Amino acid sequence: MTDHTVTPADAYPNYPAVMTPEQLQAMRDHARSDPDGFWLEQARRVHWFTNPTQGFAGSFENDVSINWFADGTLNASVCCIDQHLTEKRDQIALVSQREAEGRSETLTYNDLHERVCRLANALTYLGVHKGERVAICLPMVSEAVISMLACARIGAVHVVLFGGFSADAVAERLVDSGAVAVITGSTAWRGKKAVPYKETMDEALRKAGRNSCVKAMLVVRTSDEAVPMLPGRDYDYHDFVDHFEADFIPVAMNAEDPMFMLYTSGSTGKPKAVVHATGGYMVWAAYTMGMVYTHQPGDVLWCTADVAWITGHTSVVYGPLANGGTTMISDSLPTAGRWLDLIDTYKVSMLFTAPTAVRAMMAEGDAEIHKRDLGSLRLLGVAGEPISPDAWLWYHDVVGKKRCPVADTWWQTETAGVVLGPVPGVQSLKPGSATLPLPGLDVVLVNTDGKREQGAASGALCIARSWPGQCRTIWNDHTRFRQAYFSMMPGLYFTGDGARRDEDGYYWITGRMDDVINIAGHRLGTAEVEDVLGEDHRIIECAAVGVPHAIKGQALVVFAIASQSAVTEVTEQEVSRLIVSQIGRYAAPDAVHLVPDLPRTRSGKIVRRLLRKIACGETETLGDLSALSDASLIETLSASVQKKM
Ligand code: 6R9
Repeated sequence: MTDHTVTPADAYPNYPAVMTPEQLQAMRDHARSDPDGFWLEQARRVHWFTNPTQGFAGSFENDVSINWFADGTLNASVCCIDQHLTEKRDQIALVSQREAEGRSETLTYNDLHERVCRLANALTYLGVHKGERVAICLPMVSEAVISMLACARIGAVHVVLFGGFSADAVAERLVDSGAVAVITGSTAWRGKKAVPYKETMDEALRKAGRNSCVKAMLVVRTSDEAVPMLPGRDYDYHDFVDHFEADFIPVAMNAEDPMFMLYTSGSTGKPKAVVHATGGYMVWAAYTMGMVYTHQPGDVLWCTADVAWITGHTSVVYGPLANGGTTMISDSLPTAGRWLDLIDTYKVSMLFTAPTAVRAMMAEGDAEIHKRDLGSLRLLGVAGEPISPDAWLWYHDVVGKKRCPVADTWWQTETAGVVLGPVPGVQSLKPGSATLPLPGLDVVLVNTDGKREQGAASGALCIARSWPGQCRTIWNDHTRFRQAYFSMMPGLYFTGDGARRDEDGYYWITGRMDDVINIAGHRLGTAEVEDVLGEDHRIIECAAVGVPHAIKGQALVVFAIASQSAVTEVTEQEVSRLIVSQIGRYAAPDAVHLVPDLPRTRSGKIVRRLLRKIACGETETLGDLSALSDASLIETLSASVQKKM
């Protein structure tokens, strides 16, 4: 497939035309000539208590400070609920499909208002104040969405944690964030797998001990089994919350007050929480999701992301609700048959998912798809990892029956919303390309000399000017924020990704340039894995690498050297278990190789490039090995890998 495959915007005659190509160009021009004016105009997409008159203030230089709409005040739950109550009181805001319980729940905007207010009152009663952190660790149930909005209503900063984290990973994040309350669930089912939310949380709190500030835990029961509760700390969510009043006056937040933080992986081992500010984030969620989804009356959006990822925040909760849409959540697994049934049952018009789910459905073949109507679909989307032109075309031709544009959107936890992505029906598409920057984003490619490239070129993907949804800092570590994003290319925000720009200005992401890998859309720092093993005294040294995987995109492979005294004791299964117990199930390696040594340069640096090749069995193309301190090692490592292939 070449860059020249183009799906023109007018290939979708029934697609709602939200603007003309000329109007889109006018937006780009306006954003370029008067950025503050442009963003202040976009800020009107959400309701403010005090309208902002200031756009951006700050700089990417020196200490790096980012400040948007400084004199505005608002409340994010008002932007998502109250703003729509007059016109959309009885419209469905949230559909929650619970595969595990065989039922679904629908909440109108009015219901959502009531439920959020009750929880806001309950949290206030429990002593949670503005600015304090609340950890949310829940499966895909209505209460996950309600909890985020209730935190926003009282001005608390939510920290949503992934259910796949191990107790150690949860404990570390509870302590780092200083969370004062936790909202979690009983055991939930994901397919045939039990996810023990409460048990993990209890263990995490035990591990955190006195370092935790958690005073209260609300537990949503998602199954009938008995849940051990600690009196004075644990409360059954519904028994407790449902008695509170269904109204709560929202707390006025300054635009720059933190709204939420989210842990993500970087190139060092320690987890980092990026912090997002209320005003900029809400404007950005409304703008990016408004541009890409182009919500229409009657639309049902199903974004399959877990709420614990940024996609879950922006594409499931804040973006659709700020635009007054209907958002659907589900705990079903991505099998073609089941997902397609849900699309027909709930008349889903916009499906957003990760390329890994597209590949999984594709691997099942087309038969299930041809049995379904899927006539409700009008837009398909992906985010999270590269999608190959083949998978893109399959999604477009088979699932979308060539009627629905595919929006490949590139973004990050740090960018909070779409940076590269199409305005569907207005822009032409190229399979495998995340297309163009949305208006207002100054995306640049920087070459190895640190110079900005013009025209068709490849380089490090950077953003030259701040955007409202940019994360403001790393929690408790502004120095790390500066170093992680602004030191590689001084004066620019460096995304960590590489990209190519073609002659039409379309971007093609080439992958991470740092040691972050992407397993089925989950970001994982190889240093996180290496740190975990480094703490076990029986392992002298190790290296974790990402290798291509047909469904997951990338898979983790670990090479480890056991100490002489432990060489007969440490097993590959144990190394794998250690990683899962410290980080989580999603980090389970596909292969562990216990090896006598690792390939190094003469100065002692581990040559990961070689390990990646060896792990894939590509020993024919190892290249020049003359810089290695011990080239004979390669054969030993290759033999170990071959044995398991
Ligand atoms: C939204 C999200 C961010 C990293 C990012 C990049 C990769 C995201 C992509 C993509 C190719 C796309 N990524 N979208 N790569 N094409 N459309 O995924 O956030 O979890 O922070 O991951 O994911 O490498 O830097 P996050």
